[in-house]
Parts: sequence; C-alpha cells; structure tokens
Amino acid sequence: MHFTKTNIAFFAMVMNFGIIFSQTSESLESKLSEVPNFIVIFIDDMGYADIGPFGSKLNRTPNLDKMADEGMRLTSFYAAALCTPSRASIMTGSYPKRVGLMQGSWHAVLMPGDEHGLNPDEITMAEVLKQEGYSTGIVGKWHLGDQKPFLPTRHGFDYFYGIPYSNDMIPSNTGKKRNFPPLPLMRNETVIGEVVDQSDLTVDVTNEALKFIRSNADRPFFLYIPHPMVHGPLNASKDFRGRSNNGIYGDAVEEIDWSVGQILSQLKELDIDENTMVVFTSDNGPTRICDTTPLRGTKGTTFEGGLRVPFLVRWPAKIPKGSTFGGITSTMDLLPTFARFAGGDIPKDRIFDGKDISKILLGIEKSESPYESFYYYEQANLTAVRSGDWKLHLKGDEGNPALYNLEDDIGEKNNIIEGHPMEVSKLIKLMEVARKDLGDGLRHPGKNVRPIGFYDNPKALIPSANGLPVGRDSGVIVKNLWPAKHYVNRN
Ligand SMILES: [Ca+2]
Repeated sequence: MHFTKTNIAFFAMVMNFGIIFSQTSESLESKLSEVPNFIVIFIDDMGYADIGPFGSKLNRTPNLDKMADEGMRLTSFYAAALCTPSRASIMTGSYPKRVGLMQGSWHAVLMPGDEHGLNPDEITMAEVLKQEGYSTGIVGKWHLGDQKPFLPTRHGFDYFYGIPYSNDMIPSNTGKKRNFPPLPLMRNETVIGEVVDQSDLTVDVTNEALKFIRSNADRPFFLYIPHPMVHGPLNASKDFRGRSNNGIYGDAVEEIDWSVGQILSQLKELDIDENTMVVFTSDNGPTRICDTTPLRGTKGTTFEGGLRVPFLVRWPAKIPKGSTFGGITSTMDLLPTFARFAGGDIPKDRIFDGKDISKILLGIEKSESPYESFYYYEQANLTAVRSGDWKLHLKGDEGNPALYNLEDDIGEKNNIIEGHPMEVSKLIKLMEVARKDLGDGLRHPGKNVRPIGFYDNPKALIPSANGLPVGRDSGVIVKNLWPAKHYVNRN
C-alpha cells in the first residue's frame, strides 16, 4: 500500500510544527485518495512514426500498442529540437530558453566537462514531487551538466544510475577539435566505470529501473527513465540484434518496446499497476534514418518532425482507455500536471511555461488546448510559432517565411502566407511577446530568462587518455552572453 496524502501531510506537520490542525471532512476525504506513482520513459531521438500506435509498419512494438489501447495518445505533443534543451524543458516545466539551456556553452548541446549545467536554483519535477513525499530516481541519461552542482542528485533525485550525457561522446568519435574522454557510468555522484560495449545499455537501464520500482513499491515514487537509446551509435543486445525488419534501428526500437513490457509486467506483479501513471515519449525528432511520417523535418529543425514526438500515457485507474487528444501539449506540462495529481502545487516565485493538463488526461477536457501559442526555438533562435492550427515558420519555405495550416497540411508542404494576412499578423504579434519575454538569439536574452549554472574551471569526469581537454568546435560561445550563476570548483 502507498502512504496516502494524509499520512504524508500528517508526518510533515508533526515534523515541522509539532501540531495538527483540524481538517474539514471534505479536505480529509480529498486527501485520503491515494496519490499515483509516476514513471516517465523518455526515449532519445525516436521519430513520430517509429512505433505502432503512431503508424509504424516496420518496427514491431506490441507492448506499446497495448499501452496505447489501455491509455491515451497525445498527437500534438512537443518536446524540444535537441537533447539538452528537451531535458531542460521536461525537468523545469519551462522553455529551455527560460533556463539558459537552449544549447551548451559552445556546442548545440552540453559536452563532457561543460561549464554549463542546470542551475541548482531551478526547481525540478523531482524536487516538486520530493516535497510531496515521493521517492525519486533517474535511470539512464541526464545531459543537464556533468559537474557536481548540476548532477541529478543535486536536483531532487534520491538515486541516479546511468550516463551523464550522450552515448556518442566517446573516444572513438574524437575528431579534429574534439577529444572525448571515456563515457562514465555513474551511480549517484560516483563514477563506477566506463561504458565501452553499448550493446547491453537498454537491458542494464531496464534492470536498474525494475530494481528501483521493486524497492519503492510501498511508497509513492517518481522514476524517470531517459534511455540512452535510440540515439546513435545504435546498439541492441544479442537477443534483439538482427531480429527486426528495420536494421539496427528497428532492433533498438524493439528492445525499447521489450523494456516497456518488462516495466508494465513488474507493476502488475507488485499490484501497483492500477495507480501508476506511465508516460512514454521521446526527447526530440529523429535523425534521417528514422520515420517522421507524415511530418516534415528531423532533429534540430523546427519543422514538426523536429519537436513533435510520439506520446503515450497509461494510468488504468484514471485515464480513459484507447483515447486520443490532438491539441497542443508539451514536455513542459508534465511538471505542473504531476504536481496536481500528487496533491501539491508549483512554486509561485517563477514562471512555469507548462500547463496543468490533468483535465485532458482524465478525459474531462476533450478539445481545447491550454496553449494560446507554442514557440519553436532552434537553439537560441525563435524560428516559428503555432496558435491553434496555424503555424508561422520564419525559415519555412526555402529559408523564407511560410504559413502552414497544420490541420489541413500536417506535412508543412503548402505555404499559404499570401492569402492570410490576418493570421500572419496575429502570429507575428505572438512572436513579439516571446521575443520580449524569452528573447531571440544569444545576444538578446528576454527580460524573464533565468541564469544558467556556470562552473568555473570544469573537468571531465574521467580524464581523456592523452590528458587534453575536450576542445571546442564552435564559433558561437554562450559564455558571457547569457546571465549565469557561478559555482566554484573547489577540487
Ligand atoms: Ca535526443
């Protein structure tokens, strides 16, 4: 059995104040309902149509097919265009640009030994749930900074097992100006080894996830599973390698599906299936080898294929089976929504861009998106905005501004900017709002952005073989262009 909300509130009051306030029967009743567990399975670089419930005919995903039948699909769910920004958005419930992690300090994403990371002053989803009495764990890939103040254990997670950044930042990918150190395998804040053979990454992550679920089955828990796969270099264990109809990519996707099946079975065995919300989605669109049909564009772009990702959610006790919602939703919504379901609230001292979509997930709200506008950033640059079915893309038509109606033209093929001056004018005004608020470009942070974490004199977690630093390969360096909070290396 879970602790109920009442147990937690009671415990907190006794601990904090030593007194118990009398409660009305109504509030007591509402607090007596059990709070759910949350599991977020976050795939790396999986395309919109790479799984059965979103149209794949190539990859076999029976567990995800079943999960969709038993839960809800969100078909206009947006992440961000790349790894680091996407993880910033899901953890903080805010646009990546709001927290300064729309890119790394000198590359499109954070690199080993990067100066930048998620500012410890940010309040993450894990911290919000921890406040409500949840056990919190992350098993997989973090990618929000590898220096100590930026690690998951400093951001509300009780437990971390996995890799601090992407699986392609490895010595064999060392290039002209990059000198990648070995890929660290971490438990909490300790490097416990190097990942050399990646074939068992998905199995390893799955086993650690199952272990976390087993040891927390008697209390509310939040488990974040950001799989290193299906980001290149692609790999699969010997049980899956060579088995799919879609090469190594299909093998890796089918192994992920197996992993989801393991987790759902474990929940049933432990009798916590009914009251556990399981989310399955991807951090950004795919590279070119994957399938975004019918969307245009790939990872890194702000066409739909870059940010719109498959999304499934299953919570047998509450979410209508086999349901679908097509309005705009986002990774940013999970923080406020989970807070609501956990009986908590989000802090009032800062802007959260995400919306509470609890009514959508419960099937109460069936048509209206909570977003008047959704902004598409290509790293630091505002390139597109969507409102309702209309999307204005500043670089849409061979680099020129384009207007698309996503209801009629989900593939962003027909630029109809000429015939719709009213819509264009409205979308331009919405873009102006974002320019002031979030900014546009590295040199123009908006008035409401928050400082990134900056670690002076950072070091790679494992030194490279030749002892040289990772190196820099970009002409654009965020350093000194963005507000930052500095942390000092005391080692
Ligand atoms: Ca990614």
